[in-house]
Amino acid sequence: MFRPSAQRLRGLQLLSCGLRDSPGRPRWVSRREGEENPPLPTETKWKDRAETVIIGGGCVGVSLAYHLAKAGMKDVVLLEKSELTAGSTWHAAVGFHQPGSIRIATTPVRVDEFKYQMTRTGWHATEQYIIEPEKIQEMFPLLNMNKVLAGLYNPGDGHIDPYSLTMALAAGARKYGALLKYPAPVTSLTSRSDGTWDVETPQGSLRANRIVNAAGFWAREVGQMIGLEHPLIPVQHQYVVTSSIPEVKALKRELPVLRDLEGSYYLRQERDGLLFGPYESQEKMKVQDSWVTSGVPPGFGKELFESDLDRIMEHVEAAMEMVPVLKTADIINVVNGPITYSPDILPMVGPHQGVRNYWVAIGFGYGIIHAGGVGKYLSDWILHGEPPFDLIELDPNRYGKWTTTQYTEAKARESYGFNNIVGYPKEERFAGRPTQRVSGLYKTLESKCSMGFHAGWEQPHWFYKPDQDNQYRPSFRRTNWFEPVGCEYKQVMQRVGVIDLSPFGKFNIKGQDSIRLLDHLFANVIPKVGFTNISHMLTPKGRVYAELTVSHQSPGEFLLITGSGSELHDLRWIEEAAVKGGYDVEIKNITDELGVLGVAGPRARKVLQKLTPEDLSEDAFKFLQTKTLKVSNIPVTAIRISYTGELGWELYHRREDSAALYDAIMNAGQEEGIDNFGTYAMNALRLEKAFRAWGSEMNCDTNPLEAGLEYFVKLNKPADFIGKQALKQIKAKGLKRRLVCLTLATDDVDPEGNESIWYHGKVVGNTTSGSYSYSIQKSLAFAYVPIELSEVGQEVEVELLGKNYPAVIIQEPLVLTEPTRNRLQKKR
Ligand code: THG
Repeated sequence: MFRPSAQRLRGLQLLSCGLRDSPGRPRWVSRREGEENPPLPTETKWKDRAETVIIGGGCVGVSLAYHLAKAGMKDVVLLEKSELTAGSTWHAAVGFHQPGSIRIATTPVRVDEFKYQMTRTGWHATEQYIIEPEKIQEMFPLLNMNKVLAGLYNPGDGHIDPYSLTMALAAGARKYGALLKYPAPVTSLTSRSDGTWDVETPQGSLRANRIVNAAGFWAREVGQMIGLEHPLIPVQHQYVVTSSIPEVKALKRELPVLRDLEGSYYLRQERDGLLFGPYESQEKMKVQDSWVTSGVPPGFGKELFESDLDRIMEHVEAAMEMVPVLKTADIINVVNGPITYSPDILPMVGPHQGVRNYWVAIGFGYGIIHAGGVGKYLSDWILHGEPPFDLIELDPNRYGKWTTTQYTEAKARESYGFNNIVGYPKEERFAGRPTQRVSGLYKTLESKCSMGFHAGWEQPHWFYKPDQDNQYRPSFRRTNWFEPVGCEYKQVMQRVGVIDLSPFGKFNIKGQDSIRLLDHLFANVIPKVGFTNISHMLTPKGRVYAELTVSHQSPGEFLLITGSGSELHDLRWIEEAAVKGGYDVEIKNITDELGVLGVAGPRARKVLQKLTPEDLSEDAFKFLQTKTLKVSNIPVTAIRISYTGELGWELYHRREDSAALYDAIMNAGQEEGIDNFGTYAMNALRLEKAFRAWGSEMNCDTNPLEAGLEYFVKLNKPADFIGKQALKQIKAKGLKRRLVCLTLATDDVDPEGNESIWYHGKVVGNTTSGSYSYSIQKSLAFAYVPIELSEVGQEVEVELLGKNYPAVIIQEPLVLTEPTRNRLQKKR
C-alpha cells in the first residue's frame, strides 16, 4: 500500500540516526558558530507518584512529555537511561531548513505513480505538485536532466537538526512542569491489580497510572520486562557527507532535498557540500540481528557501526550520474547508525492490547520526522480516550503472536530494500510468508489462487483460471486479475461460490454481565438468542471505532466477529471497557481456534442442504439467524449472512476441520457448478450492495450518521452506549458531508479509494473505496461529498491518474441484496 503521508516524510530521514543514543551532540552534527550549549542543571528531585511515566528520552519521548505537560497533565515523568541532551533555551532557534523536496521520476511508471499519489493527496491540506523538468532544473541547477521526466514537489519539506529539536522540546516540557530524569534506567516494571505500575530504577522507584514505552532501539527490551515481544529490529543505515563543493557554495539558495527513486537514495545540501543517503537492496542491507538475539550491547551510546562503502557503491554511482558535481567532491564523513524497523516501517503508537495502561511510541525508523506529530496525537489520545483523528496505520495491535523475530527480520529487510520501489495499488509483499497463522485450507488453495496477506493470514484474492496469466502483476490500471475476478463475481451472482473467511477476528463473550457490557459497547440493540446483528462500537466523540457482527449463541453467550485487520484493535477496546466498568464477563479470543467458510449464491441452500439434516429453508433458517448444526458430520456454527449480499451462510468450525468441510461442500456442489471466489470479487459484490467497510467508509474520522449507518445505530435504546451523547449532538447540529455511491465510466482504470472528488474546479471530497462493477460494466465508488452535493443525480468528477472523469451519484444500492429481493417478492 502506498501511504502518502508516511512515504512523503520518509524522504527526509536525514540526520536522525545516532540521536536517540547520543548523550552529547553526535560528532557529525555541525555546531553553529558561536553557539554554546551549557548543560542544564541535572534535576535532583524525585517523585514517587506519576500520572504518566515515559520511558526513553529520545525525540519521541521528549515530544510526548512536552505535549502532555503543555496540555495540563500534572506529574509527567520521563525516565532516560543515560543522559538527555540538554543545553539550549526554550526560544532558541532550532536549525530548521525548509528548502522543499523533490522526488524524481525517470521512468513512465513513476510518472503514473506521481499522478496516483496526487489524486490521493489532493484532498489533504499539505501542498504537493507535479513539476516539469524545466522547473526541477531551476530549483536544482546541479541536476543532470538527461533521464528526468517529472518531479513530485513538496514545498513544505525540509530538515532539522535533531539535537536542537530534542533540546527545545525538553526545555518546553520542563517549562510546563514535566520531570525529565536521567540517568534513570528502568530496571523493572510491575503491574498492580488496580492497573497502576511500579517502575523501578537504581535512582528510586515510583508508581505510575500509565507507562509509555518510547525507548527507541531498547523498546524491545522494555517490552520484554512485561512479557511482550515487540516486532522491532535495528537495521544499519549509512549516509555520506562531502566536503565543500564550489558549485554548491556558489548557489544563491539552498537546494531542495532530492530523492532519486530509481537510484534509491536521498540527497541534500549540507552547508556547502552534499549529504547523500542510500537504501540498499534487501540482499545487501544489514540487519543488526545480534541485538535481537543477544540484546543491545550494554552502554551502546555514542558508538556507530563501521562504515561500509562497498555496500552502497551502486547508489553512489547513480548519484554521481544524477548530480555530477559529486564526482569531484571528497567524502569527509560516512555515518553508519542503527535505525529501528517494524515489519512495515510504520511506528507503533497507542495503547497495547493485553496489558493495562501500557502505551507504546516505538518502531520509529524516522523518529525525528514523526516525533512532533506523534507526541501531540498520543498526548490527545491519552487525555481524551481517543486519537484526534484516525491513526489506525500506527496501531500497535496490528501485530500479534504471528509477528515472530524471523518474520520481523524478513520484513525489515524487504521494507528497507523496497524503500523506493513503485507503490502500486493492491500491492502485495511476499517476504516472511506464510506465517504460522495459515488457515486450514492453505495447502488446498495455495497453488490455485493469488493470496493476500491479512494480519498474518493468507487469504485468496483471486483464483487462477485455465490458460490465463497467473503472475502477480500490480498496475495502476486494470491488470491480469480483472477478467478472473469477473468470473468469480458471476459465479456468486448466478450459481454458488465458496470463500475462505478464516482470517476474521473471533471473540467469545459470556458471563452474567455480558449483555450489559455489550449494550454499553455497541450502538445497536442486542440481538435475540439465535440471531445476529451488525453493530458498531463508537468512540466517546461519536466516531466509528469498529464494526462487528454480534451473534447471540445461547442466553448471555455471544460470538463476535470482526475483520482480519481489527482483531486485537477491537479486543483491546472491549477488554478495557469490561475492566473499567467492573463487568463480570469472560472474554476469549478464539480467532486461531476457528476456521470459517463462506458459501454464497442462489444455489447455496441447495448445496448445503445435501450435507445436513437441519432444515435450511427460508422459514426455518432466516436471514441473520444462527444455529449450531452438523455439515457433513462436522460440527459448525452457521450464520445466515454474507458480505456478498447474496443468499449465503458462514460456517464456523474447528480449524483442523477446514479442509474436510471444504472438500465435502465442493463435492456436494458439483451439480450446481460450485467454485471458489476470493476477496476481490467479494469487494465488487459488497460495493454493489452498498455495504460499508470498516477502515474505508468508516473509521475514527467519521461518524456513523454521515457514513449512512443510522439503520444500525439505535439512539433511542435505553442503554447509554459509548458515544451516544456525542452522536445526539452531532445529529442535532446536522451533517456537513455524507457518504454516497457514485458510478463513472473510465477507460482502463478503476477507483479504489482515497481519490479526490472535484466539483467546478475544486476538490470537494474523497472516495473511500471503489471497484469495477461487473453488473453495470462501469466503475463504482463510495465517496464523501458535502451535504449540498449529496443528492442522487448530482454530477461530480473523480480524479484518477491525473484525469478527471465525470461521475454521478446514484440511488444505493446499485444491486439489491438477496434478502431484500426476497422480501419485495413476497409482498407482491
Ligand atoms: N461476517 C461476519 N462478521 C463480520 C463481517 C462478515 N464482521 C465484520 C464485517 N464483516 C461486518 N460488516 C458487515 C456489513 C454488512 C453486512 C454484514 C457484515 C450485511 N448487511 C446487510 C445489509 O446491509 O443489507 C444486512 C443488514 C441487516 O438487515 O441487519 O449483511 O462479513 N460474520
